[in-house]
Amino acid sequence: MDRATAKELAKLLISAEVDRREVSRISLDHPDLSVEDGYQIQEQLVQWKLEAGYRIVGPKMGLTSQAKMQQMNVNEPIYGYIFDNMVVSGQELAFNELIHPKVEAEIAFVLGRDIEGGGITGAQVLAATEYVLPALEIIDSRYRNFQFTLSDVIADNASSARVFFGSKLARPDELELDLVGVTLSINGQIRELGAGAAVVGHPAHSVAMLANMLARKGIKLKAGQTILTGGITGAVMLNVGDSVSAKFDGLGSVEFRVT
Ligand code: 0L1
Ligand code: MG
Repeated sequence: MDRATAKELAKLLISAEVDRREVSRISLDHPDLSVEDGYQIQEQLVQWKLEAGYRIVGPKMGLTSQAKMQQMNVNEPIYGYIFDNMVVSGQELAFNELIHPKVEAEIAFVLGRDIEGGGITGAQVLAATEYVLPALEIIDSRYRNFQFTLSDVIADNASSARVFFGSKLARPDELELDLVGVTLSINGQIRELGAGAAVVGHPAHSVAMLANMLARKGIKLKAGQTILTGGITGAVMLNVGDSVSAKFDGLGSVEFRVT
């Protein structure tokens, strides 16, 4: 795909996000849209946001569960970027800023040192991690009815929209991160549950995969970045008035209300 087309498609997705309206998936008009094209559009979208003054908090991994990968018929997760304006402080999610948000529970890693190069392992990630913390990611596909191909969702910055971080930080060696159990409740009812192992076997493995995917593009993970590792639970559709609460074994809870 040429740069001008990628830029134009990135603009379409940005205006959908800004105007809070669904758009048709790109692959309907571009049936040959490849994964590479998707990342090219994503790069243009990221560039636009950087030029608009937003700051990258960190990259995120998506489609990290076997269930989601099978559903999309892929064997590798995807990545996108969380920007500073996506991080919600306080405990309210403004529904009218979004299109059709869903919530999923994740573990985030904050790096103490850069991670660079290919062949990175989970053990190397754990050694480079300052601390981990619980998170609730809000995904909000800009595509009509959350309908997309793999390349479409990559272009759409992996549906990134908002994130709530918990306040409990832990050193990565204080917990068996693959065994951390999580429940996700809406209005007091458990809707989803899982353990850290749902994320490609271990959340640190997800960060290692991310480091290796980025290394292929000459990009490194940087000290201070906060990385979302992927959904431990399935994603649940949100409605105005919902009270959302996720409990993480050993990592406390994260809560918010949809207003
Ligand atoms: O964070 C994620 O796992 C989102 C990946 C994109 C798929 C989706 O929007 O459901
Ligand atoms: Mg996610």
